[in-house]
Amino acid sequence: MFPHPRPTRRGFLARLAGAAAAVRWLRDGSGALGAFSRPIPSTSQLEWQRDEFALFTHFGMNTFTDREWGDGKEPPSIFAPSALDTRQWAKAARVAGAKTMILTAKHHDGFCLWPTKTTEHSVAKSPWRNGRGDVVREFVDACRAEGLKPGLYLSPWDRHEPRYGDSPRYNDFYCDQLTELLTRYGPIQEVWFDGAPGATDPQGVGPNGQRQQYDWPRIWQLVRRLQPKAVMFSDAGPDIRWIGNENGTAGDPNWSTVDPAVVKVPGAGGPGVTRMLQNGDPAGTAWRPGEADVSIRPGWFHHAKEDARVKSVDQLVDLYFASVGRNSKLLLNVPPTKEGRLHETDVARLSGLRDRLSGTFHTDLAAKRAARWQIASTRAAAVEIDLGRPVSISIVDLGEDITHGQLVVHYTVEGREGQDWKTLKRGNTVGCRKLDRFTPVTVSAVRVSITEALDTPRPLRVGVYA
Ligand code: FUL
Repeated sequence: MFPHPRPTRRGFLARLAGAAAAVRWLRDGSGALGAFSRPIPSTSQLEWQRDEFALFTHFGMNTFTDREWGDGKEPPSIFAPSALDTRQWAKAARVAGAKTMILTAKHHDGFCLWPTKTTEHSVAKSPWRNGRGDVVREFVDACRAEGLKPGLYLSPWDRHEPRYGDSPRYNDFYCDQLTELLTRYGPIQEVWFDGAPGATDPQGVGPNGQRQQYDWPRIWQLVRRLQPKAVMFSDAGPDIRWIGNENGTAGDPNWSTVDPAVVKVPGAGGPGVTRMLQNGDPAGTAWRPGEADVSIRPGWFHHAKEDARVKSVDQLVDLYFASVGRNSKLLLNVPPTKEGRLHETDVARLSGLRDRLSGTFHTDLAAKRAARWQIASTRAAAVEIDLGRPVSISIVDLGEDITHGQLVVHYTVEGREGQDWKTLKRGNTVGCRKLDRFTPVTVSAVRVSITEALDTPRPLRVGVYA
C-alpha cells in the first residue's frame, strides 16, 4: 500500500510476482513455489538491516520524574538537564558500532523535545537553555558529526494533548508534529511508531472518553512523501516490524516476510500476532524484517536506582546473537541521565560489547579457503570448506544474499573430526545473518548443507570462528 521507491522496475515486478507466488503457495499448500520471484527488500530496508545495530535513547519528562510512563500532567519547568551532551551519546554509539541512534522526540506524556508550534508542552516552556533549546536539533547534529544516521520516535499515544481521542483533530495534530520533525532536521533514517498502550487497552482513550482512531494510511503516506528514504517501524511496519517482545530476542525461525493481514495496525492484538512478529511467514507477501528492541537497564528511562543493574557485556553479546544472529536488527536502549549524559557504566558496557564482538569476529578461519557450492537439486545445495588444518571452532556465521529474498528453510552445519563428519547444528532459515554457537570442537573442514529451500538456493556467505 505504501511502496518504497523501488530501485528498479524489475524489483517492483519481482515483488508483485512474489506476492502472487505466495498466494498460490498458501492456496495449494504444497510449498512448491516454482520459479516465481518472492518479496525482496527495498534499498532502504537493505541498508537498514545491513547496519545490524542501532542505539535507542529514551530521554524526556520521565528522566526527571523517575517514572516509566508519565501522565501528561508534568510541568515543563521540571525539564532541566544540567549538562546535556548529545555528542557524548553519539560518540558512545559510534564506539559501540551502532550506525543509527533513535531519540524519543515525544513519549506518551506528550512533552516535545523540540520547540514545536503544535503545543505549548515543549522545551520552549522549560528553563533549559532559557526556553531556546532544541534537543532534537542537538541530537541530529551530534549524530551527523559522529557519522551516525538519526532516527526519531514520536509516540502516537499522547496523555497530555486534549485533542487525543477526538480522532480527526488529533490525527491532524499528530501529522503536524511529524511534518515538523521530518522537514526541519534533514534526512531521518527511521521513524518509530510505538504500539502502547495497545489497541484495546482502556488507557488509550482521550479526555472525551473516546478511543483514538489513528489514520495510519495518512500517517504512513505523509512520512513516505516527506522522507522517501526513511523506514517506518511499528508492529505493522509498513517497512520494519516489531519483533514481538521487548527482550531483544528474535524468533527462530525468523522470516523477513510477513502476512500483512495478520498485524494490520500498531498495538494490534489477537491470535497469531506475536507468532507473526516473532517468526514472520515464509509465504508472506510483504518484506518486513524484524527489529529487536531492548533496554540496557530494566527500564527504558534512566533511574539512578538501576545504576547497578546495567546488563553485562556477556548479556549484551547474548542479545546480539539472539537478534542480529537471527536475521533481525538490534535496537539497544541506553538512556541518558538527568544531567543529559549517558552513565559511565552504560558507556563502558557499550565499548565492552564492541571489543568483544571485534575480538570474536576478527579472524574468519574460512576466509580465502576456496570452496565451491554444489547445487544438489532445485531445492538443496552444499559447500565443503577445507580449513587447511585441525582448528578449534565455536561459531558459524551464515548469510543469504537477501537482495534476492530469503530462501533457506533448513540447513545443517557439519564439522570433520578426523575422517568423520559430526553435525554441529541443524538450523531453520538464514536471512541476512545467522549466527550459531556451539561448544568448541576441533575440525579440519566444515560442510554447510541447505537441505530445504523455497526456491533454487544461492550460495551462502560462510564465516567460521574460534
Ligand atoms: C513501549 C513503551 O510503552 C515504552 O515506554 C518504550 O517506549 C518502549 C520502547 O515501547 O511500548
